[in-house]
Amino acid sequence: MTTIFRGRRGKLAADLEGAGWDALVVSHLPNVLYLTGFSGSSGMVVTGSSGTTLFTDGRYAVQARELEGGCRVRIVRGALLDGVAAHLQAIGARRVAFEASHLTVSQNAALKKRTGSKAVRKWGATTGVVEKLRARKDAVEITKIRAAAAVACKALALVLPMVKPGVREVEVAAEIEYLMRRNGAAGPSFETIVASGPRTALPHARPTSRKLRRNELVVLDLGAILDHYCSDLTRTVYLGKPPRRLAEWHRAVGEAHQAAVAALRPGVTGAQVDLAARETLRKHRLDRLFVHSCGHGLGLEIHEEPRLARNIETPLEAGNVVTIEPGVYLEGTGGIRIEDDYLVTDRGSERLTRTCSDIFQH
Ligand SMILES: [Mn+2]
Repeated sequence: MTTIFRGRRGKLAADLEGAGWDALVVSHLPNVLYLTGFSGSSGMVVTGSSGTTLFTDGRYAVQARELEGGCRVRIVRGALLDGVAAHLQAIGARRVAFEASHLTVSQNAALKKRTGSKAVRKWGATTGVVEKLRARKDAVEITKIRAAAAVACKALALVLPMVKPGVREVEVAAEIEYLMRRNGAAGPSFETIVASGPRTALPHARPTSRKLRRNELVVLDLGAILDHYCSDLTRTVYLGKPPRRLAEWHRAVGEAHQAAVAALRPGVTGAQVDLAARETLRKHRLDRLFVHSCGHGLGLEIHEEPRLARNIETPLEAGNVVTIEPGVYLEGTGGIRIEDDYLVTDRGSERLTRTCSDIFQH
């Protein structure tokens, strides 16, 4: 494992050197985990030309000592930023970058003040430096996401018999989360969505005490965290025989999903994949009801790089893991979404939520 973390830090060090930084202060915990293997809730990392040091507090002394990440560990009494500032002075870093999206304004001010202007000459507000590396998953990460996907698929298959009229949305959501944990998940990768009837028109509905009813839609959107890696999966079912209009919507969303998958390969941009889904829905005159983007990367976080959305012009690479999740939503009628997770391969893509069959009439 040590080799993996060293490899990641080696790549990052090369990127930092290329950009003219002596060190990067990493405060975003998923990035700390990615670079060191440390999964505690209090941690910061300074990494760069003088190696890598993890800063944490006394609660994590034992856990940090057992790290396989092969980096130095400092147990800090008081604010981690004090330890970071003292370290930056000690290693003589002159040009120091920080994570602008993850350091608060007050943390940033404290870091600069405590480090002092004599030590550091230039501070750099960077974004996405570690996230860019995280977008390309290695074999170990892919294995973990596969396992997280399998647990989500299993929970969905097991919960379906209880998705029946009379059961409350919250009961179904609780059962899904219980089933995921029983099958090895550390927890859900986001708050499980179970929405029924008109509530399906809300793409991010929270489960309520509403009872499922016959002849209504139900959207189930769930994901598991396993070994720190996330999965994300959505199925929409109709309790009864779907009216023709909704059956057509479901077919159109399925077609849009397949069109996006067909477009998914290295070199293609997130915008192009998004457009493939959007154009398909346009043929069915449903593109106006597709109110969100086509998908997102997932890994240590449920939403990460790369995004599959309009205006995303970065080309995809083999090793990216993304969701494809087109949907249509109409207030008063309802919503339909079909979501699976995919690995971008050298030639195209591979579905990771592979044991989940698509179902509609239920
Ligand atoms: Mn998603």
